[in-house]
Amino acid sequence: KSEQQYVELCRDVLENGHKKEDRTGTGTLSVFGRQMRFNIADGFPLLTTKRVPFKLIASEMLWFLKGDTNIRYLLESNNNIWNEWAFKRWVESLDYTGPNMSDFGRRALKDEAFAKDYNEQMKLFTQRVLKDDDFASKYGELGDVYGRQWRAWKTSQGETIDQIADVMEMIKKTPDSRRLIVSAWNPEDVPSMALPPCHTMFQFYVADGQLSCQLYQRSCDIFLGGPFNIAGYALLTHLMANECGLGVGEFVHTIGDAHIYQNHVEQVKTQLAREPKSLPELTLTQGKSLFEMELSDMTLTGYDPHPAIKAPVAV
Ligand code: UFP
Repeated sequence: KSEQQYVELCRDVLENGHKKEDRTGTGTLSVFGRQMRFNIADGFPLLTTKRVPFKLIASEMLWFLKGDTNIRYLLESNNNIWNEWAFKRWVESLDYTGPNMSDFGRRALKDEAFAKDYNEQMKLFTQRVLKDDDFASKYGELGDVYGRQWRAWKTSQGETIDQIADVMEMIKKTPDSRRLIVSAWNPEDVPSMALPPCHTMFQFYVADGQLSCQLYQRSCDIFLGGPFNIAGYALLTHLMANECGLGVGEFVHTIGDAHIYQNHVEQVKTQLAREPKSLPELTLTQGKSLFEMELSDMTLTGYDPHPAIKAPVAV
C-alpha cells in the first residue's frame, strides 16, 4: 500500500505535469505541492518496482548524522554519490594540472573519448582522497552540506548548533513539543551554494509511543532522487525512534516541485508497468546511540525487488 503512493505520484506527474525548462537544460514534467504518507511500521519503504541501493542510502544518512562533510567516509563505504561535487572543486583548483575537465558532467554523457579521460581522473582523485590525508582534508571536503547544517549550524555569534542532538533531547524530554524541527535552509548561504539543500526542513511528531517525521523537500527528481529520499528519511525516523525508545509511526513526504525529467519518462513507464511486491523489514541494533550506528547495525530482510532501471542523472 505504501508503494502505491509513489506509483500514484508518478502517474499524477505524467498526466498533469507542466512542461517546464529547468536549470540543467534537460526539461521536466512538473507538478507543485504533493504529499505521500508511508506507514513505516507496516514495512520499510524501499521501492520494490525497481531495485534501490539501500547501502548507499544508509551510508549517506550515517555520514550526515556524524556531521561528516568529507567524501572520504563515503568512499570507504564504496559510496560514490557525492564524488562529482568534490571533484569539481579539485579540477577547478590551481593544484590540478591534468586534462581540462570543465563541464565534465555533460561532456562525459556525450563524448566517449572525454568520458574515458574523466573516469581516469575521477579514479585518481578518489584514490588520492582515500590515501592522502592532506589532500583529503583539502579536496575531499564539501563544506556546507547536510552534515554541517544538521550538526554544526553556524550562528551569527560564531558558535555552532547541533540540531540533531538538540531535537533528540527534545523528543526525549518534551515529546509533545510542536517545535521538533531541523532546518537545512540558510538564506544567508544559499546564494553561494552549488546545491542549495533539497531537504529544506523536517519535523518530528510523537503520539501513542510512535515517532513520525515529515520532510519538506523543495525539489524532487521523482525517478532518481525520490526513492532515495523516501528510504533515507524512513531510516532516519527508525534511527531516531530507536535512540528515543519509541516505535515508528509515519513518514510524511511533502514535496514542492515534484518533477520527472524528460529523459526519465520511458523508465518511469517501465516501472509503472510492474506489480509492487511486499516491502522489506528493517531491524536495528538495540541500545546503541544513533551517533555510533554503523551499516552492520542495520538488517534489511525480505527485499526482493524488480531489477534496477538505469537513467541519466541531470547535472
Ligand atoms: N534531488 C533530489 N533529491 C535529492 C537531491 C537532489 O530529488 O536528495 F540532492 C534533485 C532535485 C532536482 C535536482 O532535480 O536534484 C536539484 O536541482 P535544483 O537545485 O535546481 O532543484
